[in-house]
Amino acid sequence: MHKKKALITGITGQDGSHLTEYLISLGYEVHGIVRRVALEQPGQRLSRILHLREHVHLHAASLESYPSIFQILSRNEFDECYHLAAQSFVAESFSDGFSTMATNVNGTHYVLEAIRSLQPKCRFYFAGSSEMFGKVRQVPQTEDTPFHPRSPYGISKVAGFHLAMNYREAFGMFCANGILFNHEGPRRGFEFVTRKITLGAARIKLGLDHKLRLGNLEAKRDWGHAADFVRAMHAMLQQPEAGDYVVATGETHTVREFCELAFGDLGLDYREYVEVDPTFYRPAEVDLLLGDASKAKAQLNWSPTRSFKDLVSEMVQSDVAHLSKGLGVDLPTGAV
Ligand code: NDP
Ligand code: GDR
Repeated sequence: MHKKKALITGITGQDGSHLTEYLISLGYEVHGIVRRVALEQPGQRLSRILHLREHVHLHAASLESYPSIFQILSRNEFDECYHLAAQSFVAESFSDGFSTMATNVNGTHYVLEAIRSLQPKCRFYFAGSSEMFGKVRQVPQTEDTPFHPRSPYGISKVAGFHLAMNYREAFGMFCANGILFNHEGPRRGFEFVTRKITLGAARIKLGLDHKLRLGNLEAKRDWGHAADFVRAMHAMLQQPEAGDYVVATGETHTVREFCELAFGDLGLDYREYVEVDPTFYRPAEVDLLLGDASKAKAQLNWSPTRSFKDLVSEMVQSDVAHLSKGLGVDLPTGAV
């Protein structure tokens, strides 16, 4: 039987690591694009995929360089390409919108163009985002909700979405767009609010900190688990025709509720520790995201398997366990 070959850009990120695990479990040969520096500092930069290192083929390339991407595709044939690499932190895109645009828009264009030139049959997944809805025109948001991005990041994702759609329409390529709502887990980057809260709560519980400074506590997000969401990416590329799909849990919660649950999981009252610091406010905020994943449910047979409460608890307990190990503290189960 033909062993399917997949190329993942952004393999070192949260989603890249979960997707790699999933595709390997399905019998794929998995290749990933990493920056050269990642190969030089595997301990830090490959930390999320170190346990999979023996099972993946890594290629050094940069999203800033078309020739580097072209070269990988000229040397290997792929059935599927999951384009996850991006400058993914919304706040950073306000500080340096130019590099966010270059990486996210040109990088996506380079990958699409290299596939068109060399392997037009390779199926392509674009990591679109609920940030494209921004100042939402409808609640809940579906595939038909108009986009109104509120940050350079959101704008870059709208451009990437339209690039993928245009390669589908103009060149007949199989390009699927995921419109994924926030998804988290213990491998989430430290700058994102969920991980900042779970790590902050864990540090306070262990006496390493006294306060946690956050921005807007009233923002509402539809938070799911990354391990659930990568299954939808794969399902999109197994369809008879390429399409665009909202992937979401259908529940929305405020940052404040996230804090309440995370600190509560450790027997703490977040009101005693969380301080609002306006330096974390965004110049333009996305106030409310809530996705309607009916199409993904019907066509991809996809639904989330983890509850919001379980997600928060898993992240908190994972951070406590990691910190305790580092401190040499051996906390018995249930002690936190
Ligand atoms: P991460 O920030 O965890 O990972 C981003 C990945 O992109 C990393 O592997 C990073 O590599 C790579 N990357 C960034 N810049 C470059 C570059 N210039 N050249 C090569 N590689 C680069 O993101 P997630 O895993 O959370 O998200 C995956 C994708 O899905 C992103 O496109 C994100 O915008 C999108 N998305 C995410 C959602 C979420 O809630 N997680 C929701 C909707 C969309 P390195 O390790 O070297 O920095
Ligand atoms: P988001 O995620 O912008 O939704 O993008 P993030 O966790 O950064 O922010 C979520 C909400 O929390 C508010 N917030 C804070 N955010 C951060 N980072 N730090 C704080 O201290 C803080 N305080 C309050 C924010 O204002 C915001 O409203 C994520 C990324 O993964 C994107 O790549 C992805 O496309 C979208 O999710 C869907």
